[in-house]
Amino acid sequence: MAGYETMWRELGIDLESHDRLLQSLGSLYGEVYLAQSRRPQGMEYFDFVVSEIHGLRVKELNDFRRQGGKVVGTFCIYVPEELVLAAGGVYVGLCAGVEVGTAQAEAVLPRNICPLIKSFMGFKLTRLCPYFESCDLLVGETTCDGKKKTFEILSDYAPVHVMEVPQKKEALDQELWLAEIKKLVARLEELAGKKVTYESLREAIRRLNAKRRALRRLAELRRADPPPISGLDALLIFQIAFYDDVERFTEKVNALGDELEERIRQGVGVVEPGAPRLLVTGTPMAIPNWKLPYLAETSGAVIVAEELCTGQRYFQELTEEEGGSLEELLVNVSRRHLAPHCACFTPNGGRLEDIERLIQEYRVDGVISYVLSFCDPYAVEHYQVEKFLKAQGVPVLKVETDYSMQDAGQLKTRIEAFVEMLRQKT
Ligand code: BJ8
Repeated sequence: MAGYETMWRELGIDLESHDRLLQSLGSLYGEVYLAQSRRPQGMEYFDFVVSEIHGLRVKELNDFRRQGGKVVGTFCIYVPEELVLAAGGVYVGLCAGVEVGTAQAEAVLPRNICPLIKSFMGFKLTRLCPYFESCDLLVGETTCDGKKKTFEILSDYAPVHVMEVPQKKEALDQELWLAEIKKLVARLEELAGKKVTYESLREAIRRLNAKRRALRRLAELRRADPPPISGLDALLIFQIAFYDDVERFTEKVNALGDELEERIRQGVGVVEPGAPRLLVTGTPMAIPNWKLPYLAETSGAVIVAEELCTGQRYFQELTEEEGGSLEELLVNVSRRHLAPHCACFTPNGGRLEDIERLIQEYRVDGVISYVLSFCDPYAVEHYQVEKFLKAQGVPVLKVETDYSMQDAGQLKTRIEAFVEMLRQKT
């Protein structure tokens, strides 16, 4: 990725460590992604995005900032992207899926905290993520305790605005959430020096719904047997959704959708028909956390759906576009952004309903319940997931892991045995 050194230096990136990071990412990508067979041609664009991961898009963000634009970093799908766009800004998802700056992160955080939190804190403290360094504001939320308290520390290093996400979805919680949405609007207006208007919010909703529709279409094409795209490639697209340019990304996903439709017509898939079909549910997989899908799909299974924030939770709901006033549109945004079923909520029966629906619609043979180490909400909620699936006779495998590859061999053995069991059942 030549030609970006000046930009990285201006952002305060440590070039030597950064080079090493990009090199290891490049070889991981080759091993996990480029080694796959029968990939759709439309994946070329997403390969290109990864090859430019800290290059072209970061340059675009900084060109935008030079013209007075503001970049806002987020960590959770409850933070409404619509509001950032409506204020004339650009958002980027900053959750990270690789072990970076662990020693620095552990100097300010407990060792036994979830790797996702440790990773974004490590990136900030080592200044190895040009996206982080390109943000004018970070918007955190009070979802899990680990994140909530980490944002207090993060505010020593960058401007942070924290949204209070309720823990229930009753009338009072909806009122609180609408008030939080309005507080964020005020903060974004102050940052951007621009008002969020009825027109700008309506346009932002329209743009994001177009992106969500493209992702939904892509996801639904995976109902085919054989599916026309691997779970690994689908996950990559969902990960890139958090930081790529909205219109370009939507166009590329739609073009890929056309290709996948054609593949289905011709019976072309990434596995043989009848290969065991998996649903993954649990904690999000931030880029470049590809460990579980890699292990599953090199064990003879194919992932056909993800009940994850890097999956269905991100795009299954659209925001209502109709509204007679700015207030009504803000209510629509607040409703849409209280709809996903994160384990931080109680009770969280909606998540089980989503899992059940996905199992039926995607003809799932078995479920992997994926929990990042030390993620209490998902680790504890696994009990409900397992009980529910067992009652329905759906096989489930719990995988609790972090970002290291130390347990890869052991996990592979467990996943292979699970896939073999599914194969014999079907
Ligand atoms: S809506 S899943 S993006 S909070 S993995 S940091 S929960 S200890 S990422 Fe999440 Fe929003 Fe929920 Fe989705 Fe905490 Fe668990 Fe870590 Fe997590």
